[in-house]
Amino acid sequence: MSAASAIAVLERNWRGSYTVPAAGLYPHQWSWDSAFIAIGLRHVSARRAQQELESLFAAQWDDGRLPQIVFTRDNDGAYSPGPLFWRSERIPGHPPMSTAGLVQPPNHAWAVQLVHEADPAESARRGFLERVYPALLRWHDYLRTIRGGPNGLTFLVHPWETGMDNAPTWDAPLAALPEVDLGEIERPDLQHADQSERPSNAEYSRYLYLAAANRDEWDVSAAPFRVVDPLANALLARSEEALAAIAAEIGQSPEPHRAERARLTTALDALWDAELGCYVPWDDVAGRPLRARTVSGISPIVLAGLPRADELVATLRGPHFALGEAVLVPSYDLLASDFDPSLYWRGPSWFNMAWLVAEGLAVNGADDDARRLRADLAALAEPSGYAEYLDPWTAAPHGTRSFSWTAALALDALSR
Ligand code: 2M8
Repeated sequence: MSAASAIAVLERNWRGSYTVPAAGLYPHQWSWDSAFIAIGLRHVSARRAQQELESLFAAQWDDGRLPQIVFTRDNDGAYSPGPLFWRSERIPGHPPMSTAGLVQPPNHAWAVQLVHEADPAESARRGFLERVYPALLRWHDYLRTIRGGPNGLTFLVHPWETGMDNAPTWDAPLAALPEVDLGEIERPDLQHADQSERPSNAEYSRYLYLAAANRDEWDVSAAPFRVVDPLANALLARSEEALAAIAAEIGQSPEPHRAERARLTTALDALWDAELGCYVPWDDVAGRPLRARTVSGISPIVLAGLPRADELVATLRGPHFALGEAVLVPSYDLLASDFDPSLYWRGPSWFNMAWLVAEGLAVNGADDDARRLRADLAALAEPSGYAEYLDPWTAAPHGTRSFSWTAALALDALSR
């Protein structure tokens, strides 16, 4: 792979202070995409990577929330639901720009740490860490308090918040919602991707119902969909580790962050499923675990020294994820009866998940696996046209092309 073609994708999707995930399908700024994108951009320009993150932090709500989407002005019809649906300007505590009211997984402090480390001199010159540390503190406080759920873990109120929108684990909590018939649903996404690769209309009507519920009523503790997801909590713990490093750099105490990282790591154990050999989400409305093997359940491997790391590596190498045989890391159990190799988060391999798993393998002593996975990630991105996701058996590209985090993380893998 040549770095030049990945950089060209990031150039094309750059909008002056942030990067859109894909020009057609996702024409605004997305929260966790920006953090992944910054991790790649730091190899192109540390300054630009800082800007990518800071433009997201500028859209922080008064309650500390970093929004799922920051809307590009005058672009309403391009993506649904857009700024007219969210009408954030009418909601108390809104930021100066128009945003969605939901959140996404908290990989931001981790990205800040990596961006800083790419060019500490430039970071110091701009006072980058000093400026963003307070925003990160408020973000984590929001997740700890307003989103504080069972076992002291953070909970999410919409499949969009999990980042893995139509993962099979969300089928049951979505099916338990009241019947909603919203009539004709706007689907601008289908102009850019085939219906067979996107969530169904039935799923979309539930997504919109839940989005409206969480827009107008801000008591998230009573939200009709409440899940505790391994991925969000693993990233929160990893980001606390990053906050410890950031705090130490700027003369603050790293101790509270170390303690929080340890607390979350222990708390995650409540989600462990010994029979499946991975973590599973908790449905806090039904009061039961959502038992299936997804890559979210593998993601706590990003925590160095995780007591379950060896068990996760064994699950990865086993038939359900086939590490080393399958393409990258499938998003869902290869042996599940409803595994689908081309449908979004119901089977395909995603580059961001491969990146996370490679990080985890590297910090938990599986260096050879990590090296191989990073090499595959870098090798597969360019020939796929920087696809959104790949068939885990054939590597056939699916979803949109020229997808920013694919280009950014391939660039990062290449530079390791
Ligand atoms: C996908 O989610 C958005 C909603 O947030 C969508 O389907 O329209 C997911 O893959 C999510 O993880 C990602 O952040 C977003 C933008 O790339 O697209």
